[in-house]
Amino acid sequence: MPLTLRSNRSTLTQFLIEERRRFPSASGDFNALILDVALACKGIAKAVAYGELAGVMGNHSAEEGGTVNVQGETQKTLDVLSNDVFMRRTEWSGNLAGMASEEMDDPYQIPKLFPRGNYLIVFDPLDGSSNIDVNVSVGSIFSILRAPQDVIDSGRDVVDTDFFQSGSQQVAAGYALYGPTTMMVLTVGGGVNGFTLDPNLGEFMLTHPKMHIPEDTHEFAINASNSRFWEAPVTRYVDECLAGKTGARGKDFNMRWIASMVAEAHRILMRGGVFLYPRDTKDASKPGRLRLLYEANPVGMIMEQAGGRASTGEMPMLDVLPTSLHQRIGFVFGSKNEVDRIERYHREPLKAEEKNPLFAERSLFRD
Ligand code: AFP
Repeated sequence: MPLTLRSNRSTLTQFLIEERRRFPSASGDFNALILDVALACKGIAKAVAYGELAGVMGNHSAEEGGTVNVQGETQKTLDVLSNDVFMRRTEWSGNLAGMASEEMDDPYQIPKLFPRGNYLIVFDPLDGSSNIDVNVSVGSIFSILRAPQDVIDSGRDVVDTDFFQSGSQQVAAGYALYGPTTMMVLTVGGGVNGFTLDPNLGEFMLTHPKMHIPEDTHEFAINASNSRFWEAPVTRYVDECLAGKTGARGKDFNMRWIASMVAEAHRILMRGGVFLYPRDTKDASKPGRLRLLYEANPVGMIMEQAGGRASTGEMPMLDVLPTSLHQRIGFVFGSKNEVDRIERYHREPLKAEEKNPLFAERSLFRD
C-alpha cells in the first residue's frame, strides 16, 4: 500500500482549520494566506529539486555576470525565481496590504487589480542560496505582521515604516526547508509545528507536532573565519566551548556550520544547539550579517515559541524596534541556557586581558 494511504496525519489545511476553531470570530483570511505561502514553497521546492535539469542554477543573468540585490549580493537565478513565486502566489487573494523581500529594495505594492487586505508579509525567498550550486539545504523564511490600521482603512500604498514593528508583534512566522525532504515549520503563536511535504499527495502533513528545543546543549555554530573581528564576550564564549572538559564549562562541545541559517535553525529545533552570527568589527557599515525583518525576527519567534531563545547578544531579538527595511543585526539563538549565558557575558565587565585588541587574535584555536 502506498505510504500516503496509510497515513492518518493532519494536513496543513486541517491543522489550520482546527486551530481556527479556537477563534470563532476569525475570518479565515489568515489561513488562506498561510496556504498561499505553503503553495509558493511547494513551487520553490520543485524548482530547487529539478536544479540543473530545469536550467535554474547559476547567477541571474545580466549576461551571466549576475544582478546584485539591495544587500550587494549577487542574485542567483533561483533567488529571483523564488521571489517571483512568492509574490505571484500571495498578491492576488485580498489578504495582503503589501510585502517586502530580501530581493527587493522597496516594499512591493499589491497591484490595483487585486483587493488589499489586513496583513503584511516579509520574506527571504531563498536563504542560503549561495550554497545552492553545491546542493546544500536551503529554505524560504517568512514573517506575517498586521498592517497598520490606517493602511487597512485607507488602502493606501505601504511604505518602509509600516514594516517597522518589533518581532513580538508578528502574527505568524515560519520557514520551508528544501532538504532531503521538504518541510514547513510554522508558528501562529501557541507553539511550533513541523509539516513534511508528501510528494505523492502534494500536501504538507503534520509530522513534528509541538517542537521543543532542549534548554541545554553541547553543540554550537559560528563562522570561525570571522574570529579576529569578534567582540570579547563572543571570543570568551567560543574559547570556553573549545576548551571543553578541561575548561570553565567542564564539558566537550561539538561545532557545526552549514552556512545556511534556515538549515541551522532546523537542526537546533530538532536537537538543540546554539547559533551565533554576532555583531563584529569586520565592516562598520554592517552591524551583523543577518537581516532583522525577514531572518532574525521570524526565526526568533520560532525559537521562542519552541522554548528556546533569540537575542542580539545583548537583548531579546523580538524587542528590537526596526529602523530600516533591510537592517542587519547580530543574531544569537537556540538552547535557552546557552543564549542566556552569551547575554550574560555581554553584560559582565571585561577582564583586563579581554580589553587588549590582540586578545581576539590570540585566543581562537591557539596552540
Ligand atoms: P545567502 O542567502 O546569500 O546564501 O546568505 C545566507 C546567510 O545569510 C545565512 O543563511 C548564513 O548563516 C550566512 O549567510 C552564512 O554566511 P557565511 O558563512 O558566508 O559567513
